[in-house]
Amino acid sequence: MSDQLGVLADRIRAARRLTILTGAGISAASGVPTFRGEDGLWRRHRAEDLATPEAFERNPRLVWEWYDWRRGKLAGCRPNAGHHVIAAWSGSDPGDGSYRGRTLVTDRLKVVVITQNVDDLHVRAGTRNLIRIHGSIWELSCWDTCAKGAAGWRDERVPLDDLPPRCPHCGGFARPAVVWFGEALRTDHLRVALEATACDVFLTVGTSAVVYPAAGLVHDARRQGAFTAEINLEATPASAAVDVALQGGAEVILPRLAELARL
Ligand code: BJW
Repeated sequence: MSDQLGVLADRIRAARRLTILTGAGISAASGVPTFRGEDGLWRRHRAEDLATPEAFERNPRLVWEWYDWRRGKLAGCRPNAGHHVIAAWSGSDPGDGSYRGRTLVTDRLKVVVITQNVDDLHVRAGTRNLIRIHGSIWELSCWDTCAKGAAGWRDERVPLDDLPPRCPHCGGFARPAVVWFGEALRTDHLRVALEATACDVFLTVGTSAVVYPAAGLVHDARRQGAFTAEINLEATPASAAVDVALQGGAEVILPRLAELARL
């Protein structure tokens, strides 16, 4: 493991373009439940009952009860050491003393962070150049896509007063501004994510690597010649394809990597 960590640190130190894809695992140490793990959300709930447009059409109140419960859990969660390392690499000073490594960002290193997480913990850690490709649980939009409500708005109330909440513009149902199964990702997000696969190092952190199109990005990066690496508690479908697969908690491995890769 430490050899592989050293190899990855060397690659990061030499890189001009570093792209990081994160999934639910990076937030696990903050107390955010993952989807597919032993205690994962999909163990207790069926994705098709809660995270599809059809589910919302059938029972908007049930879907909102689930999101309201998750928002309540998330409200008490804070970014962990893994989020802070990535924020520092992206050029931000977390400012809470949790990460003492020097930032990797210099004039010559460009970092892009693509997250599948809707929890906004990367935002709270101060991450720059961040694309939230599955949206944010703290944003709502109009289910009927009315002219003013389609763009969405922020609502951080926990719990929400009435379920389902209403669109302030047309009075119809509001929905969580997240990407459900069967829905397209925003074209601008997808374009930036695909562009970011043209990089020197592509690092995937805490994702089961089964949900597309996000799961395809590491393969795109590899095809274009990037050095690819994975940090995860366990092996995933991506593990055999990447140059370095590190098994362990992101909140432990990322700070070690940051120390080794220091400029
Ligand atoms: C740790 C750790 C620690 C734990 N440290 N690690 C190609 C092939 C097959 C299917 C498809 C395909 N292309 C599209 C599809 C369909 C579908 C899909 O991918 N299905 C597969 C599941 C089979 N994709 C879609 O529908 C996407 N849309 C689309 O493709 O649209 C096309 C279209 C075009 C034009 C018009 C219309 C449509 C949309 C996907 C949206 C996913 N949405 C969700 C819910 C978001 C909102 C919400 O949160 O409620 O996104 S589902 C859920 O999965 C969530 C996550 O972002 C996503 C990925 O999960 P993630 O992050 O990987 O979490 P887990 O739990 O799976 O894994 C955690 C990992 O962490 C584990 O590996 C642990 O070991 C690890 N870990 N602790 C490090 N401390």
